[in-house]
Amino acid sequence: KPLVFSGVQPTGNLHLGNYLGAIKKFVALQENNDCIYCVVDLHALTAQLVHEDMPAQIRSITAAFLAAGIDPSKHIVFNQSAVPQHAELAWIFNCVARIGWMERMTQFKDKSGSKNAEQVSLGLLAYPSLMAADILVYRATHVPVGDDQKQHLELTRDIAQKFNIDFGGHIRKAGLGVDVTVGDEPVHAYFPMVEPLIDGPAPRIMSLRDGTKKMSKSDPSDLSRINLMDDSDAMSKKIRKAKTDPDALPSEVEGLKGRPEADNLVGIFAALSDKTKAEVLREFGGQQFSVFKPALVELVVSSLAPVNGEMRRLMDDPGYIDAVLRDGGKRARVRAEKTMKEVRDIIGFVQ
Ligand code: AQP
Repeated sequence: KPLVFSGVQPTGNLHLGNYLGAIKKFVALQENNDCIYCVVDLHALTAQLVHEDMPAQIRSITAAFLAAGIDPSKHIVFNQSAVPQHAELAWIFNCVARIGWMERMTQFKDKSGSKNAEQVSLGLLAYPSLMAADILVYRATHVPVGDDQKQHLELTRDIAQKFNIDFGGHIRKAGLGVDVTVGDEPVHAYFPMVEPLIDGPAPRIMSLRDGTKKMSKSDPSDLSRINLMDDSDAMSKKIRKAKTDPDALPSEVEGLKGRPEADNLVGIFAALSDKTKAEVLREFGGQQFSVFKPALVELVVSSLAPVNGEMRRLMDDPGYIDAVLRDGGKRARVRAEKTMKEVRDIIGFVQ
């Protein structure tokens, strides 16, 4: 079975973007894949070092995974810091990757933005290297993420490729890896080339206040996002207040061009109802937002209310959540250590 890995940071409330870009896909992929889903707590330190509510945040992301329908007995659910092999491989990747590769990442540019180098953690720059380690320490091949993570996954491929080329002779000598061709060059590869799973009608959910900005936990306006923990009144209010233009919905997808807010709301409707945007427009084309928005409210509330309710129930039982994480951590460590033993051999560390 293909091996799927993905993670979510325990930094603030989960929103509809996290749900559609990541968690809903995680659930669907369980059927035909071997899945490892991680609460990436080490990543949470990159933008802000001290979190007063770190344990609650870790438990709440875990509760969201379980509430959405991830089965921790068939797959692995754990928190990153429980498997120190992630950080070990990340160090090696820090030495494989080049500083220039990291500095070109748009997430780094956005998050370091106006700050000077004295105010930005080295971890924020090295974030994609840890992300590559998260995935490759299991030699996972498929990674469901939102469109905002596409660039980081390209970097993961670059890191894997450079490791495979730099250590090609060592990989062969250790009796590991497989022969592949990269471009025209034959390479003896240890790490696979990961495939991002970004498809779907709404790979990047945009802010409800500005259709050109992604929906984000760190947007100061709570009206910009639907939180998984919002009650139905709050969800309804935010959708009713969502920015739109004055025109009716078009009947063809092409008509959404240049209308980012309309495009976003139609995309959300399509993703939540497992339809294409064309199918949604077949139903609502020619209608005003005064008709479409109430239908969207009903869909959002009926899709998220069960997850929301189950999350609240699970959050009342932290003992159960911690047991799931401990068990997942144990199983993840066994797999990660198998890779790290081989990686140490490839590099030539005496063990
Ligand atoms: N707007 C989005 N649309 C689609 N997918 C999204 N994801 C995040 N925002 C959107 C996906 O959610 C997964 C988990 O994200 P994360 O917790 O690792 O952190 P993030 O991407 O930094 O989340 P935010 O909300 O955008 O936080 P800030 O405000 O800190 O930047 C990932 O698969 C991501 O693609």
